[in-house]
Amino acid sequence: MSLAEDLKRDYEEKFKEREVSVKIALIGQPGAGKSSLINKLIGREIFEVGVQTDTTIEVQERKLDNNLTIVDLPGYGTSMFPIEQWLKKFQPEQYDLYLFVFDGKLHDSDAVLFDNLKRWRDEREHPFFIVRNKEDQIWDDFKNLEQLQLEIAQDVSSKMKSFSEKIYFTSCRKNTGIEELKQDIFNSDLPRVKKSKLIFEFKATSKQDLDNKRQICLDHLNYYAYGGAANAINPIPGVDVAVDLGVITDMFFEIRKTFGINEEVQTALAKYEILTPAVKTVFNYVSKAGVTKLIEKVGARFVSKELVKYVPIAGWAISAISGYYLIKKLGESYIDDCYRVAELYLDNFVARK
Ligand SMILES: Nc1nc2c(ncn2[C@@H]2O[C@H](COP(=O)(O)OP(=O)(O)O)[C@@H](O)[C@H]2O)c(=O)[nH]1
Ligand SMILES: [Mg+2]
Repeated sequence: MSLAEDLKRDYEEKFKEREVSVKIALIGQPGAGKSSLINKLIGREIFEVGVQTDTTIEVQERKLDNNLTIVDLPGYGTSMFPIEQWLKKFQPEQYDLYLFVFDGKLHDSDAVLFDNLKRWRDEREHPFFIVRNKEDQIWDDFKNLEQLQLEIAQDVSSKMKSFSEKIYFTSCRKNTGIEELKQDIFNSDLPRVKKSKLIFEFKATSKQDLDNKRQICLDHLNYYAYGGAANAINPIPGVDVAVDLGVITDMFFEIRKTFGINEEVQTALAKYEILTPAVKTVFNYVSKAGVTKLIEKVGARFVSKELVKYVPIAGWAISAISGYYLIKKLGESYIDDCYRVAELYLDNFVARK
């Protein structure tokens, strides 16, 4: 197969991947901290906290960018929704990943849910996470935290009819246990494409997160390079290259978004502009005009006729081949710059919080 066909196939594959949706289901009694927890994981307000959901009888959905949907399911084990009815009505087996959040004693209906969670995991490879939230409130005059946690674990085990399930103890108030939960979600059996959508959306709180984000950006470069070159409508004066500038600004936008670089970050980092050139670069190239300037500046360096001679792509005009490599190079260097900016923000504004 020719290089052009390989590139096209990869482009089409990525195109399809972008359409894939992933749905996270929040399950648990009202007040357990489902909204608080998902807000912490994603790093911004997805659901309002402290909203009485006792009366909620419908699912609440938030569709985020990148086809990630968070679904808040009504509680079960009520007169309105006995567990069996709840299972029938909401068909939770459809969701890709479950966060079961509780903050007190478990009930018999939880045992029925656990049976189903295990089944969906075994049969459908939909992972679940058992989260005991409000760890900051686990307290007893005569027992230490370890003993109390053990008792909670035993309660879960007896409902699960197994001793092997891990329980995540979190406190949204004290910000504990959330990082570990997040990393385990990233390491779960969720398919790669679906996982990458979570990595995209969840706010980076560690270098590991930034590395993961870098990887998903790199994975998508060919999508943009191919799309922008095959659709080469903007010849750049002075450089033998034609690209679709809109594709490049979209690519830059998506890279910034993946790294969580927004106006808030820009304001916070304003004073670092002189020290770290990446800060300036990242925010300079947000418009088509900015990108044109960038290409004029670096285009000749990236795209030499020599390169084109050695890697010919059959059926492509020279300017399109040049465009392909140019977009790829621009993407790589923009990813590096965004990584640096996100790292700077992480070290100075996130890690210290
Ligand atoms: N002490 C404590 N309170 C929490 C914690 N997480 C949430 N809350 C509080 O519990 C209440 C219900 O939280 P919310 O996230 O709305 O629960 P939901 O109904 O399950 O979505 C709110 O007042 C939160 O501030 C926690 O880890 N510790
Ligand atoms: Mg809620």
